[in-house]
This record gives sequence, structure tokens and C-alpha cells, in this order.
Amino acid sequence: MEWFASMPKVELHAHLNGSIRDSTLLELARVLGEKGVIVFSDVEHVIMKSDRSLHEVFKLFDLIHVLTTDHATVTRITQEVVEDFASENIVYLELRTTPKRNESIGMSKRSYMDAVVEGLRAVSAVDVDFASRSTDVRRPVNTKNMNDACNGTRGKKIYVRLLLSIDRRETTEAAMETVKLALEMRDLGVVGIDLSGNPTKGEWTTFLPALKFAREQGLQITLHCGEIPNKEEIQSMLDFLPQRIGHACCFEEEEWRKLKSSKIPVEICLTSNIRTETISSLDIHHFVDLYKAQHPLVLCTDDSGVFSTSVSREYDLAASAFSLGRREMFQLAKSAVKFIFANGRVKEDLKEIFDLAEKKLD
Ligand code: 6MZ
Repeated sequence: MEWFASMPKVELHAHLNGSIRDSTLLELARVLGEKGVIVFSDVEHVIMKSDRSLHEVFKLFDLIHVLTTDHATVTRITQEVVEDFASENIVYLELRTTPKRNESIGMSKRSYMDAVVEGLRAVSAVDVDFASRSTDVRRPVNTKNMNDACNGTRGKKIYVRLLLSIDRRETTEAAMETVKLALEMRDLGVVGIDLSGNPTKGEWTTFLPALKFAREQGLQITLHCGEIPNKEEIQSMLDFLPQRIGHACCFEEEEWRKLKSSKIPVEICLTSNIRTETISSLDIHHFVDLYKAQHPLVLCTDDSGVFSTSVSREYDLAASAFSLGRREMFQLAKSAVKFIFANGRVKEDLKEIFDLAEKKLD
């Protein structure tokens, strides 16, 4: 575990409100309890519960959103989440979040996202590179400041890029608003769009116009795909050829074939899949087949807070469950650089970071 923590890693599937520290959620719940908005004792056990069905996870998100939806809290959780990932040597984080409107407190989707960006600016524990530069001109990587892999020194710099999530409960118009916001915020590090939310809700066709528009405008797209069985939707999603997909749990033969021939990279979230019982046990997890087929893969947390995990833990879990050695795990981490949504300049910097770390492997 320690070794995986010290190794540089990339995190490409992390939902902001799913990655909050338990201690922060409890503190927020206590404050709302004191104000009489919620009954603290009712929510404490919901927050601390460790195994939840997929259905319960989405009920928990509704509670978390009650606790976090004001600007100052959004800023705070963003700062903490970035600091937590940086502390386990994540060198590049693609953080996704659903822009929220809450008229009663004067929150628009834009002001929600501004609060997220404020959180990136507030990080002081590490140097955060978050704003996309329009050019691909590279600055030399400062090897002194860089994460020094495999020798236990803590991360000093993290690249962060943002994905705006469309929630499956949203309308076509709301999804389009999110895409337009993403375009407006490109200079603030927004690189793409995610489609997520309760997979039992909504229709793929509702989001298609907004996703097509996003693609036309050059945004990158990742879709939650196949969290529950839904052959028609899975096939349509694969036909859309997103840049990446998340989960891919409930595929059948035909979908596996389509996926493999398309080479769409898959964001794999082991603990999330097991905890929500979308996959019954690790020994039958599709990671094995995809890894053997050399299909593009990246290990991710999904919701490190909700599932009490970390990227290092996911690497440790995969290494022991699938009997993979350190070198293989390192290569898996390094290969993820190919699938990031940031520009070529960032890719080159990351490649340099991994190359340097590789030289230090025993
Ligand atoms: C689908 C998920 C998810 O956007 O408020 N989300 N959607 N499947 C999952 N697997 C368990 N985990 C999280 O973060 C929370 C939101 O992310 C999506 C849900 O829409 C959830 O409400 P943000 O920051």
C-alpha cells in the first residue's frame, strides 16, 4: 500500500461530492443539525455506513448535496479533495462535478463552478496547475518540485482539470446549459463532459443533443456506461464513440466485442463496483479480461469518500486480486497518461514525471 502511495498516479474518475472526507461530512451535518435543517442522529449512521447498494448510494448523494450546496462549502470540499489526492501522489486529477442551481441561496450553475475554481485556488499544500493554456508550449518540469516517486516524498505539484457532469435526471435544456458552461470555462481548466447519475433514471436520447454539441465544439466526453443491464443504451453509447467510458459492468458478448474493437479506454472502479454489487466479486471482474486483451484501462476511485478508498488502495487491491507485480502496476499507472483529456503540453510533462520515476524502480 505504501509503495503504491509513493508511486505517481493519475486519477480520471472522481466525483467531487463523492470524494469528501467523512470528518467534513459529519462536521457539516452537525452544523445543519444545530440549525434544525436536519436531525444529526438520523444522518450520522447514513454517512458512516460502509456497504451500500447502488440505490442507497444515490440516496446518500441527495443527502450529501443538502450538506454541501453553498458556495463556501463547495470551495472547501474542492480544496480538501485536491489536497487528499495530492497527498497520495496523484500527479494529474480529472475532477468531475455536476454544476448545481439553487435559487434560494443565489446559486447558478456558473457560480457553483466558480466556487469549485475558488477551491482549486485555495489549495496551498501543493502547487496546483489547473488553468488550461491556449498554447501547447511546454514549461520545463521542475524536477525538484515534482512528485518524487517511490522514495516517499510527498507530492508538490498536481495538475487538475475539470469535467462537468450532466445528471441523468436533467432535461435536454439543462444538459445543454452545462455544455455551454463548460465551453465558457475552458480557460479555467474545464476539458470535458461526463454523463452520470442514477443509471435507472433518464433516457440516453435526452442527453444526446447536448453531447453531440459538446463534441462538435471540441470538448472531450466520458460516459457512465453499463452500470446496470441496458443493452440498447450500452450499444448506443459505444456507437457514439466517447473518448472514455466509466464502469462497463453489465456488458454482454456483443458489447465486449464492440468495446474492444473501438479501443475506448475504460475507467475501472473496483471498490465501487463491489460495494454497489454491480459486480459480485473481484475474481469475475472484467478488469482481468480487458487487461489480458491489452485494452486501454485506468484504475480510479469513483467516490473515494463514499466508498472509503483511495487511488493507492485501488492499485493495492488490483495488485493482490489479480496477482500483478509492482512493475506491471507502474506501467498501468503510466499508460493512463495517454487517456487524459488535457492537452499535449500536460501529457509531455506527465510522461517526463513517469519516466523519471521509472528510472528509480528497483
Ligand atoms: C453514476 C455517480 C456515481 O457531481 O455532485 N455519481 N453516477 N454512478 C456512480 N457510481 C456509484 N457516483 C457519483 O458528485 C456526486 C454525483 O456524481 C454522480 C451522481 O450524479 C452524484 O449525485 P457531484 O460532485
